[in-house]
Order: sequence, then C-alpha cells, then structure tokens
Amino acid sequence: MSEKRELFEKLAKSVVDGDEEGARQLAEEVVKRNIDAYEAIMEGLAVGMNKVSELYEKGEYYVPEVLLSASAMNVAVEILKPHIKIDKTAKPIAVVLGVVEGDIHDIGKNLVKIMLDAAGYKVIDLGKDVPIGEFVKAARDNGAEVIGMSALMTTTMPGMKKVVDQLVASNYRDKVKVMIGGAPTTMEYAKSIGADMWGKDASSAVGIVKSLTAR
Ligand code: B12
Repeated sequence: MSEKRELFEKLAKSVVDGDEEGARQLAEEVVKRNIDAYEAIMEGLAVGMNKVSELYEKGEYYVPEVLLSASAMNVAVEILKPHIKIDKTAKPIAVVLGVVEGDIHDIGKNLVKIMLDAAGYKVIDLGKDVPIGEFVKAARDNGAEVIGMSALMTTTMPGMKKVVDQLVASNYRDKVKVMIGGAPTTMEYAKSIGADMWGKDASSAVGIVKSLTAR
C-alpha cells in the first residue's frame, strides 16, 4: 500500500476510534509530507465518519462514541483546511449553505462547504439549526445564486419545503436555485418540494452548483 493510502486509512481509523490526539498527529503528518489536504479529508476522515454512521445504525456505537468521532474529525479538518488548494479561476458565485431548523447534524454540510470552498465558490455558511427565514434573507443580502440545505432527520426535512415556499411567497424563487441533501433526502423529495436538485454526497455538490449556475 502506498504511504498516502496508509495515512488515509489511519486517519479513517482515528475517526472511528474517536482518537482526537491521533487524528491531530496524522493531520499534521499529511501537511508535513505535502499530501493533498482535500484528499485526506474526503478519502480519510469522511470515510471514517461513514463507518461511524454504520456502527451507530447497527447499534454498536451510541451517542458518546459518535461525539468523540465527530470531534476527532473536526480537529483534523481544522488542521487540514488551510492547506486545501482553492481554484482561484472560478467565477465568484455566492452559495448560501445551512442545516435546517431543528437539526444539529452538520458533519455532512461541513464537507459540502469544504468541496464548494475548494472549487472557488463564495460560501455563506449559516451553520446548523438555521431558522427558516435566514436562508432567504442571506440569499437576498449576498446576491446568492444557490441555496444549499441539509437535513439529517425525517422530522426536519419539511423545513426545506418551508424555505422553498418562502422563496415563492417573497417573489424570489426565480432569482435563486435550490439544492438539497442529507441522508434521508432523495431526488424525488427534492422535486416534490419544488427544489431544483438533490445531491447524494459532498462531491456531487460542486457539479450541481456548476450546472445550476451555467449560463
Ligand atoms: C453523527 C450523528 C449525530 C451527532 C451529530 C454531530 C454533528 N455535529 O453533526 C449527534 C450525536 C450530536 C447526533 C444527535 C442526534 N441524532 Co444523530 N446521527 C448521527 C449519524 C450517526 C451520522 C450522521 C453523519 O454525520 N453522517 C456522516 C456524514 C458525512 O454524512 P451525511 O450527513 O449524510 O452527509 C453526506 C450526504 O448526505 C451529503 N449531504 C449532506 N448534506 C448535504 C447538503 C447538500 C446541499 C448536498 C448537495 C449534499 C449533502 O453529503 C455528505 C457527505 O458526503 C446519523 C446516522 C446516519 N446514518 O445518518 C444519526 C441520525 C441522523 N441521528 C438521529 C437522531 C434521532 C438524533 C437525535 C435526535 C438523538 C437524540 N435522541 O438525541 C439527536 C438530534 C439532535 C438534533 N436536534 O439534531 C437519527 C435521525 C432519525 C430521523 N428521524 O430521521 C439518525 C438517522 C440515527 C438513527 N437511525 O436513529 N447525531
């Protein structure tokens, strides 16, 4: 196995183990060895977090383990983020991004942000548990061309429809495209609430924004 692959696997394992110190050291190693920071996040840390989701679903992990994993991931992401190569040739299109009201699951949204940042988009990150009205307001204030919403719970998904409805009610729907994502969402759901596009994962977000803003 190449040195790089081995490091990515170790990064994934540090997330699965919730090993903050290990994750920190490995991330520093990535930087020191000049390995692509973006790849390390997507092919190391994110792979580990997906494994954590599986373990949680299987009942092998509980909330405390998941929290440890999330913080190990965050520590490493913070070290790697400044080293991500940004595409400076891209058009500076503004994208509003956030996790809908009532939902604090922001790991996936943060990965989407990393991808969009790296692609050169101007991301206005509203964070998690974002009140419905904030999306429309931020889009207007920043002249955003796309609103990206994330929801990880079936109970918070309807918030996405409320945002679309609010765009329509404020005569702003034709000014901005809407993309949604998050584990319980689907393309069918996106269409049913009047959103423009659904993204399966963080990697697809860049292609979606590109196609939605192509002129
Ligand atoms: C981690 C986690 C947590 C962490 C969150 C930490 C954090 N900072 O995010 C903690 C422990 C805090 C937590 C809390 C809770 N959780 Co939780 N959690 C999870 C878990 C295990 C993993 C989610 C995750 O991070 N996945 C990894 C990321 C990388 O994947 P992702 O989010 O899906 O994102 C990817 C794609 O979906 C996509 N994507 C995401 N957003 C977007 C947006 C756009 C625009 C695009 C294009 C793409 C995109 O790209 C991402 C990267 O590829 C899931 C299980 C699961 N299978 O999803 C449960 C899960 C989501 N949680 C659940 C629940 C119930 C809760 C709690 C209510 C538990 C409780 N009783 O307290 C609370 C909720 C509190 C709240 N109000 O939100 C349920 C939801 C069930 C439902 N109703 O739908 C799940 C499904 C577990 C289960 N089977 O019961 N949780």
